[in-house]
Amino acid sequence: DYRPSREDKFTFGLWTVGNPGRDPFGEPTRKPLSAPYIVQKLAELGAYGVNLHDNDLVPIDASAQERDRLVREFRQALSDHGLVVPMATTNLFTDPAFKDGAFTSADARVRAYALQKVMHSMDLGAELGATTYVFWGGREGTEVDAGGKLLDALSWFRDSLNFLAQYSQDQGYGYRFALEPKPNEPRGDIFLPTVGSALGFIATLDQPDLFGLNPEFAHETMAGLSFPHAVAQALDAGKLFHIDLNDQKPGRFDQDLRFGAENLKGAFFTVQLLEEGGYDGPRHFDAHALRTEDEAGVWAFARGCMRTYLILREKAEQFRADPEIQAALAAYRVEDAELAELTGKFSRENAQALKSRTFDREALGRRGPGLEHLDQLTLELLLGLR
Ligand code: GCO
Ligand code: MN
Ligand code: MN
Ligand code: MN
Repeated sequence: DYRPSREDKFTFGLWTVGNPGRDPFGEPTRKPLSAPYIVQKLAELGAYGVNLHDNDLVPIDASAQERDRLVREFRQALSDHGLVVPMATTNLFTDPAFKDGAFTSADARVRAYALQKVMHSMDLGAELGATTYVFWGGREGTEVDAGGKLLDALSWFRDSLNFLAQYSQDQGYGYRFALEPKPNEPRGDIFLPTVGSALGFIATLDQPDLFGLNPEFAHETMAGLSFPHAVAQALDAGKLFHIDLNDQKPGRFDQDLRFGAENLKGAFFTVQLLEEGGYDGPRHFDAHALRTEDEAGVWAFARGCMRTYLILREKAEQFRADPEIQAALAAYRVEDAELAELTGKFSRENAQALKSRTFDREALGRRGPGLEHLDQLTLELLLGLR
């Protein structure tokens, strides 16, 4: 009956279900929820874990005693309700100090303060058991490029990530780092705007093996790109370290809609990739209830994200088992053992044989691969008709 269990590895951020419904035009519409209460509610709903920014739990100006109390109460709630903290991250965007970037600020003092804040936040994450550390560079970007820092920003960003990777090793934390690309919002242009940009950047780091991706459905959609395509590229590169599931209408402000609420086909192919592409990390929902909702709406939102994922996971199983769909897939793909031999591995002989081979180009161009039929079958499966 699509009720989630711990094994499904569903996680939410404190900032997601805890979102009070503030937007640039209006005040919060909901009361803040305490971290221990969120843990209790998520556990009741069948979630596996909860993720956090440092300041979701500990206010930026908290005293040492206050920090210890908040962390103690949070850990107590985690152990009372059997939830884990798989991922931690740093808030490098709310405080005005970060208004022109953190790692990429033109002010060396801000860059140093950002490093200090992340180290403290990594300490907190390690204390809570997190093994993945996310970098979302929300303020790392520009509105105007008159400051001339485009090249410097990338090298400051690189230096910071290299430094923090070594800090993690020096402390024995064993974190894997996941970069989360986004094209814009809150900055006009954010650095490393897409999954592809982040993959390219990772190759320039000192220890690229420690770094991977935390792609988000909404962010690739905002960039006008396909999320399943981005997920596939991250998987192919062995870089899918974490994932932010939500939804988004193309060409709009950052919406953080409930998973599957808008682009159901994109959600389906995402679930299919995660389930069949060898990803075994948490299924994290980075979204929030609509601003119109009260607290009941928040839990309806959280339940809906997980339920839709489980329904789509079942649809992916049906897709695999459906004889007509499998026949259409088999008809779509053409294999040829002899050609596989020739093209699989370069040799001078294979190259010569391939060059002298005759292909019936017109026949290749005439073939209809049956994709309309296959896509309609997929659609009817999703609509519950198969
Ligand atoms: C956004 C981002 C954030 C990050 C979060 C964790 O659009 O605001 O998706 O929610 O995921 O800061 O790194
Ligand atoms: Mn987002
Ligand atoms: Mn967002
Ligand atoms: Mn996100």
